[in-house]
Amino acid sequence: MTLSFRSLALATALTALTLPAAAQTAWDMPTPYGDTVFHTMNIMEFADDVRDATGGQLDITVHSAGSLFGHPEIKDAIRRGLAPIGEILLSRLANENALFEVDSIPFLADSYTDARALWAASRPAVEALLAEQGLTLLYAVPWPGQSLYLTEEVTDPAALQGVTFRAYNTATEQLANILGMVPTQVEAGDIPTAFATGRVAAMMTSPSTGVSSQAWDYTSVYIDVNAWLPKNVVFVNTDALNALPGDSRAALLAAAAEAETRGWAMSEAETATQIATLQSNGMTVIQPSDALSAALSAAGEQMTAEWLARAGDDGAALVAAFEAAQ
Ligand code: PCA
Repeated sequence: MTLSFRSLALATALTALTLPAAAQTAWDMPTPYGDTVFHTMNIMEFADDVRDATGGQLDITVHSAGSLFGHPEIKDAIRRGLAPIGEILLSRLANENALFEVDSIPFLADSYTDARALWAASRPAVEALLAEQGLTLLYAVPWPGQSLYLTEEVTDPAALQGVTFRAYNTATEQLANILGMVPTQVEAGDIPTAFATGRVAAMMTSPSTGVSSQAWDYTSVYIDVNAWLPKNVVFVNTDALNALPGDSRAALLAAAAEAETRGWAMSEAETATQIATLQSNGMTVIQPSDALSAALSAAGEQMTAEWLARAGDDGAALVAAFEAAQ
C-alpha cells in the first residue's frame, strides 16, 4: 500500500493536532543592572543555556537595568507572581532579616576564598528564608571587592567627615555614618547623575560598577580597600518552578549551577582588569594609608558587633560555621 503525498501530509497534520507538542513557557526576568555588567552577561548566558537545553521550551527574556521592575520592586514582583524569576542584590533584604546582609560587613570576608566559605555557611539560611516566602534560590554570585572612590586623595580619615556618600544598602549607609559621611541611597544606574548633580561626592563599590558607571568622569581616586564582596542572587517563584515540566525544571537547575560557577570565575577574573580600566581612564589607583585602613577596620569591627547583636543565635551559628569552614 502506498500513501499519496497529500494523504501523508494530512496524516502528519492530524497527528500534530492530536499530539500537541509540550507547551512552550515564556518567562520574563527582571534584573537591576545594565547589559555591560558581568552579572547581566552571566544571566544572558544562563538564559541561552536554558533555551538550548530545553529546545526552546523554556524561553527566558532578560529585562536588565530595572526596565521591567525597579530594583526595590523585583523581589515582591516575583513573590506575587508578576514575574517568575529575577535577580537582586541580596543585602537589599536586610530590613527583613539580618542574615541577608552578612556579606556586606567590611572585612568579615574580603577575599574570594573567604566569600566562598561565607556563602557556604549562609546559603542554607538564605534558602530557608526565601522558601518561607514561596521563593526558590537558584544561585548567588559576588561582586568584586568594594573600594573607595573619591574626588581627591585622602590619607587622614578625618577628611571624610561631612562628605556626601552614595549608599546602595543599609550596610553602606551604616559605614558612611560611622565614618562621619552623609549617605544617600542611589541605584547603580543613577550613579553618574547623582555625582553630576552634586547629590554625592564619594562611593564604595566594585571596580566593575566603577567602570560601568564611568567613575573617571566624576571621581579621580580609587583607594583599593577591597573590604567586602556583596552578592547578587537569582531566584524563582516556587509555584512557577513547580509548574514546569520535569525536564525543563531539571535544565533550569543545571544551568543555574553552571551560572554560579561561571559567575564567581567572571567576578574574580575581572577584578584586576576593571581596576586597570579605571587607571587607563585616568584614575589614580592607590592603597589606603595606615590611618584610613585603621578607621575602616574599626568600622568593620563595630559593624560586626552590631550585626551579631541584630542577628541573634542564627547569626552566631552562621559566623561559627563560616569560621569553621575557613
Ligand atoms: N555594585 C553594586 C552593588 C555592589 C557593587 O559592586 C552597586 O554599586 O550598586
